[in-house]
Amino acid sequence: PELMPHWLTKQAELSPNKTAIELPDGTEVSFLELKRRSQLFAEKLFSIGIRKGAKVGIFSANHVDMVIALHGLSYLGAVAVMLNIRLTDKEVHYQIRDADVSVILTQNKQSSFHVPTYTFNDIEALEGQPAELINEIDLDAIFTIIYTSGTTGFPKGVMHTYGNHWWSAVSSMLNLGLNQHDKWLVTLPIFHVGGLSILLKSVIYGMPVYLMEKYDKQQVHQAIMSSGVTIVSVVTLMVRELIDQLGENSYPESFRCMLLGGGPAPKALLEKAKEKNVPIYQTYGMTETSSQIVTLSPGDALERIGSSGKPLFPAQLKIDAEKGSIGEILVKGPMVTQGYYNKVEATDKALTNGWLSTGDLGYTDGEGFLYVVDRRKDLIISGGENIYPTEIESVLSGMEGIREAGVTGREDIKWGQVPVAFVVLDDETLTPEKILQYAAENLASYKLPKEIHFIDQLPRNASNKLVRNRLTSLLS
Ligand code: S0N
Ligand code: AMP
Ligand code: MG
Ligand code: MG
Ligand code: MG
Repeated sequence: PELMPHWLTKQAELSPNKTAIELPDGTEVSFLELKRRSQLFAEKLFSIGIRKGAKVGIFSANHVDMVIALHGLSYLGAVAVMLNIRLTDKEVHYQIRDADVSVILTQNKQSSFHVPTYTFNDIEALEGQPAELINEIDLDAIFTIIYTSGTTGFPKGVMHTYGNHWWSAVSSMLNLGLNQHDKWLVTLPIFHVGGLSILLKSVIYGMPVYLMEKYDKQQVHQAIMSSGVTIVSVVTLMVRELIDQLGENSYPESFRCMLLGGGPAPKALLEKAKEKNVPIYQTYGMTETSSQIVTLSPGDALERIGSSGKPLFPAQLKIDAEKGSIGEILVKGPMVTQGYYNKVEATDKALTNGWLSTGDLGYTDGEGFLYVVDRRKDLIISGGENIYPTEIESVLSGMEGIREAGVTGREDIKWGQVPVAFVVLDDETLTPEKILQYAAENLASYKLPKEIHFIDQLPRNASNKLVRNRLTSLLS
């Protein structure tokens, strides 16, 4: 196996007194303190039976305790399954079962999960038990699992090794560089890889993060204006709100990068950002690539508006089409997942000789810059959260009184896209309200259709398959 010193232990030796985490209330946690608290947490987790390879769910908003839990698990060689707190119980239960999660750690008391659940405070209150903590990281070992939706409507657990995260952090630095005074703002949720990756960069680079419990445009604006933040990762909706917030002002010179990922960005917005000297770097990546894999580098950002850039140093990109034409985007590199947890078939389908078939469509220009033109099949991205029409369709058609349902995305000023449903009724007395009430028990609220249209039949092709883009044309 390929081994290296545990990242946090190493950083605590190199820069013990440097700030690892800064909070809006002024609290700071040094790397040494973060290491101590994470190791203590590990010994407490050991006392409740967590061992190497155990799958432990983390269900939490961004919080220092969540970061400690994550590093604590790494000291035991346990796997952190990052759960999206916006999901309904039913959706979370699916992931817990699928990932063989044995214990869940949460921020607040939760009684609804079917496996033993402890708050971070419950664990803190335990007596630790001496455990042999990991001091060498095995780069091939799995560190995290994050679920991503798929065309089938059933989410799959993307496995990230320590090596995936290591190379993701190193590749990002080779692209963005690292300054002595860098401080990266975490406002994206840590349960997605975009947020998580910042915490791992923090321990690998020895860089402080400014940790926000949740996104708040005023708070983010303030942090950039006056808390010495130099980099922030955002999704499109945040860029729009932050530019509004900025008004006629400009950000400090030291603020050097607004890393924009997680979905498409309208060109008009990018141009507005350019006018206001907001240092946007578009990036392309996904859960399967452990965050960035293609990024527009500093020197090119202004001339290539709309491009997602070139593959990071250790990564490769190819388009499955004639040179210069649009085709499927394939990527390869040491940050690309080795596969989906317990899903051999899906893994084989996605990966061929290390090349990941992203399902997204794009082209490269004559100089190798990537332009993403369409996302993978039918995927709706709302405010950086992914929604597959099939997930909603299968819930709706499971409702008594609904014969069938078809879902498509509609453009939305705020969220980018939102889901809209077309429903064929058996029971004419059903109302949109009743349908939404039913849907809300099964689907996270960001997945709830923003409109429900009743129609006589769904558009289908000769082989009886739903034609979603004909639904889209019914919208206007
Ligand atoms: C945009 C966010 C912050 C909105 O959430 P907010 O304002 O906190 O909402 P709440 O106050 O909790 O709820 C209010 C109502 O709004 C609904 N709602 C919330 N979110 C959404 C949504 N996305 N779409 C539609 N509705 C939403 C709530 O349900 C609630 O409604 P009611 O009252 O009816 O219940 C939040 O959505 C957010 O944090 N979004 C970002 C998520 C994210 O991290 N996406 C990226 C995922 N992808 C990756 O991580 C890979 C790419 C990547 O790594 C990357 C991404 C970005 C930047 C850099 C990178 C990188 O490569 O490093
Ligand atoms: P997730 O795994 O949730 O981050 O979803 C990743 C998906 O977001 C990708 O497969 C793309 O469809 C979309 N996406 C990410 N980055 C970009 C980008 N720069 N431009 C357009 N779409 C993007
Ligand atoms: Mg809000
Ligand atoms: Mg996703
Ligand atoms: Mg039915």
